[in-house]
Amino acid sequence: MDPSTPAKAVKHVVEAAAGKVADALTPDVPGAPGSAPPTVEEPTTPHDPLPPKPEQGTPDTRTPTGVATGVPPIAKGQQGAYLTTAQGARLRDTDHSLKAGPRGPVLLQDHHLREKITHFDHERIPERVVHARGTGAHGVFTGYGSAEGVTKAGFLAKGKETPVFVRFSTVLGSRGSADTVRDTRGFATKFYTDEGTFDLVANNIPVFFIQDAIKFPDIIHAGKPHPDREIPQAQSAHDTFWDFVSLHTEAQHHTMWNMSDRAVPRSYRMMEGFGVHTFRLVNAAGETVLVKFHWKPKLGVHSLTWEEAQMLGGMDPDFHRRDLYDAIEAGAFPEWELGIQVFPDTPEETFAGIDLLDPTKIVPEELAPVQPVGRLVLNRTPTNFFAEVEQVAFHPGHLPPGIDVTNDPLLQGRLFSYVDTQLTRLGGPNFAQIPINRPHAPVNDMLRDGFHQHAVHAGVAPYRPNSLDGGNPFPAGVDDGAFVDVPVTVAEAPKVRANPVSFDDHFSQARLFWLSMSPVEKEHIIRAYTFELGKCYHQAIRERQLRCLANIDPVLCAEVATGLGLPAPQPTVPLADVAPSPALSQVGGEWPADGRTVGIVVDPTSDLDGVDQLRRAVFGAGMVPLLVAPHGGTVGDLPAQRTFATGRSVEFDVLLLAGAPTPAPDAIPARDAKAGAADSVTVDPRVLLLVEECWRHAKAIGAWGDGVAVLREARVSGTPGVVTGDSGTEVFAAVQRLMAAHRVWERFPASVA
Ligand code: HDE
Repeated sequence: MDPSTPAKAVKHVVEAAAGKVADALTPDVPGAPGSAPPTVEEPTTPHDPLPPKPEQGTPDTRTPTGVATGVPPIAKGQQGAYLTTAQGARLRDTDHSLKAGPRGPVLLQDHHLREKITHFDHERIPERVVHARGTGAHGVFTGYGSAEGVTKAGFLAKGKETPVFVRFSTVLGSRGSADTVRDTRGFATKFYTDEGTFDLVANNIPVFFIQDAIKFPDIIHAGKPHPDREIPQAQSAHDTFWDFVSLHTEAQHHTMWNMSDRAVPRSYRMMEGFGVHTFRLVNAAGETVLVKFHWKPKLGVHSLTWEEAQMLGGMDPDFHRRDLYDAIEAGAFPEWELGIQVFPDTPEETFAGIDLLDPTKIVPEELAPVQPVGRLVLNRTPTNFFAEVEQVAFHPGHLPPGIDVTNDPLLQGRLFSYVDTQLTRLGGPNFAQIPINRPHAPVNDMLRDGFHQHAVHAGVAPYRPNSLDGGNPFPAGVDDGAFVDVPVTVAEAPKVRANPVSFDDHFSQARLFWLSMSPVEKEHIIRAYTFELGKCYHQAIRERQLRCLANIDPVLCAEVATGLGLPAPQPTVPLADVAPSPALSQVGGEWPADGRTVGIVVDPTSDLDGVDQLRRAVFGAGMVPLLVAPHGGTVGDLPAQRTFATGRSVEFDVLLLAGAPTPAPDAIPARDAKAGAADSVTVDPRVLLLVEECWRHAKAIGAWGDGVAVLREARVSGTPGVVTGDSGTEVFAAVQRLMAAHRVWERFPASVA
């Protein structure tokens, strides 16, 4: 707004902002930054705030002590018509400091300058010590009632709906690091239940590197960048990581998962989640069982190829964040089922010979099936990333009545760590009062004061016993819905720093995982170990890790040794005789393709009516079509979302060719590095590069009309997963059938059985 002409009247609702108004060039394609398209000229008329984007949600409006306020969420509270100070005084100018004359020094009395700069100076808070890079979304959890026999937790009751906030994350990288690095993913869910908040702070890998929390600083120091040069960022392909895991062999099982496709997910929407530890459930009669929690994604478990992951690190470091938010915006709401594996609560705390307190072990689903107990749907993106995703604070000790912990020594340490870390990260003990962390159950604690206290506590007696507040608050009995610690008997034992003997088996389940993989998954694991160890500087560390692999499987060890140019050592322990668990493999099933992206190459000579029909068919199938054209703007009447210069294969799940574009004017190596990738005078070389990369990454490719010529030029005609037909819609139907398997696996020749 021009400060010399403050507007006289506030114009009410901006007509364009009444609903979701799509930009003429990108109709229906998710990713528009605002709820209304911008004008080319800077707006000069004050008006009421624009509505939030339709897919955005906010934390529930509660008091700091959890009471519903009934106030509608003010989605954009800071978007009113007139600029103000932090105290609400209207400002006339925020673009110039107050100076002694236009060329004079700035005056100390400029309170607006000082307020603005001081606040800016303190905008950052410490990033999370682990899981710093993350993404979150709001949703709803609906109980099936199937767990009522084993737990009294009310949010699992049949049909009960509970609001949730989920944060996905990588572990090692800093807050600004790339999404697609090879790493474990966090999958933390905050259930705002009527009986108190329940946090299921899970990962996408069901085991952990260490058996005792006291080793957590060690594994994280080893995985984080080297302390001297602070490299490499967000990855395990370096000496300190492999130094630690090869010496601390209980890490071998988790490391094997990290070398598998699980560590490079295609999408957060396509990941399983695991509570890792065994928990104890208690029902209304006081009976207990032991359980492991699982999240099962509706879309199946799918991964990127390692080359895609690396390319995306440069092309689109926000790939997973964008994928989650675009899917929600497009209405392809991500879904999971929560399931439990149930074990009898025996004094030994073992099942089928597996120690349930050892977090480096799974219980194969074939031995204890995962029983669904509810459904999670993510349906709202955050309104403000910092307020919600950055400030959300999870804690495995946030438990409602009906769910309790076990003596797993890793879990026990976590119960200390998660509150402690927030004191530094969120600046004091009152982090539970930050809007995203406010419980939806009324809070009557006796915790008082401290930094950033938001509650205005009534009463004079925050202590017990008291008579001055009439004795309030009183302890609740079981019938009043109290959380009662399960009175587990602790066996008489000496005080020691030691593990149970059963924790000494470090290789059998790494072998179980390896033997459960399909050939192509084994091939990927071999390549991952070879890549990561190949990045280590010291040969001694590679040799030591090969000794570990020898104790897991001789084929794996020999293949990796070959790649490293080292001899394969002999095992030092007998190879475990384990039965594979087919449930661990990601290959072989069929799943929905909701929210996938379909790249469609077009040029002005394409059958544009047919392309328009195809776009509608893609939208109709719950996917996102992205037209890739020789230049920006439109092709005919159709909007181009990508050009040959801006588009890259890694953002598409499948590629469709509606034409054979000849080289565009900018297809010269001096202007576009991609143009040098293929040598063709008839087809734009960047289109050939798209085909080549999609083929190499085992993605389905389809062509019709002139597009068929591109397949010939790229020499992929007639190969598996490459389909042609008479029209775009016919080809898309065939491609959809291929997409159900995620990739055209036949294109990956595996060297191992
Ligand atoms: Fe965490 N972990 N962790 N962790 N963890 C944190 O808490 C810790 C472990 C997990 O999106 C921190 O608020 C210890 C296992 C997730 O905000 C910290 C140990 C599992 C997230 C912490 C573990 C997890 C965290 C850092 C060893 C899977 C991200 C910031 C005993 C079951 C939560 C924070 C979010 C975050 C400690 C091991 C999952 C420091 C001491 C095992 C998903 O408190």
